[in-house]
Amino acid sequence: MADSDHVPDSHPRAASLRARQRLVNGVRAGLTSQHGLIAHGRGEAFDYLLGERTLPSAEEAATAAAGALLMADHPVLSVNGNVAALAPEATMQLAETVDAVVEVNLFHREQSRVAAIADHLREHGEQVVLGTGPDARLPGLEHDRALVHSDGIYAADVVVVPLEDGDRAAALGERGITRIVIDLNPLSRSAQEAEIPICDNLTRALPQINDAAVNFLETDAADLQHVVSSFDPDAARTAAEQAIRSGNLQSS
Ligand code: PTJ
Repeated sequence: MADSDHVPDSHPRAASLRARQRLVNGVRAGLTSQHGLIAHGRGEAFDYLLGERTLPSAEEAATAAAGALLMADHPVLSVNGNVAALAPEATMQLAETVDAVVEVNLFHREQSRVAAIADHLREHGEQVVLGTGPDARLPGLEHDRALVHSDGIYAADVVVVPLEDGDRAAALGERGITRIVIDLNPLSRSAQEAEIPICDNLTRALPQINDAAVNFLETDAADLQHVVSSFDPDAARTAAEQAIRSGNLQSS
């Protein structure tokens, strides 16, 4: 970070400014797409309306996500340029806890960016990181998010997809994959598609899923199944939408 990029602790928006700086640094380091800055701005607006806090419904979603990941045969965490800049540690920590494969999957795909993200993630953890040599395609998609690894997303039964495109979320659903979507906008097509929508900032949601998974490590399969099947995705989406629309930030 350049000296001019320093954010003083006393600034009332210090956390938000630091997140922006991580993304700007991500662009400079060849991890994040310039389009990612715009996408982040959209997310910031929703987060502001949510009071920049995790709703109880998002906490329930993160708990259900932890259960689904622990029960999965082949869980995969999909990573793009924003996730790599904002939460590489949390991504690799979650992958380790639930024993998931990590796969770099980009909308604005450039081989150099995929490789930079994969290297960056490997600096933060030991789990397998795929993405540089996709050998399969998700049917029905004409853009590069279709490019996947046959031993990664293509073979997955549960996928975590932060900042996803709605049509790929649909394509994953057609393969019978359980989709855990992290998106601050409950109305986004991917949040609408998800079996487990987490309407929260990915910087809060990923550690929260991890904490829930750590708590579940000794829990038996029947109890995990109960946690997952009692989660109501429509109720979670509605709670987030109502919180945003009402502006009654502390009561929802
Ligand atoms: O790295 P690439 O090439 O794969 O590109 C990634 C971006 C993010 C550019 C691409 O996926 C994209 O264009 O995303 P969208 O369609 O703009 O969607 C962004 C969604 O993520 C919006 O619904 C935002 O509200 C939401 N969002 C943005 N930042 C966050 C977020 N949700 C959770 N946490 C965030 N930090």
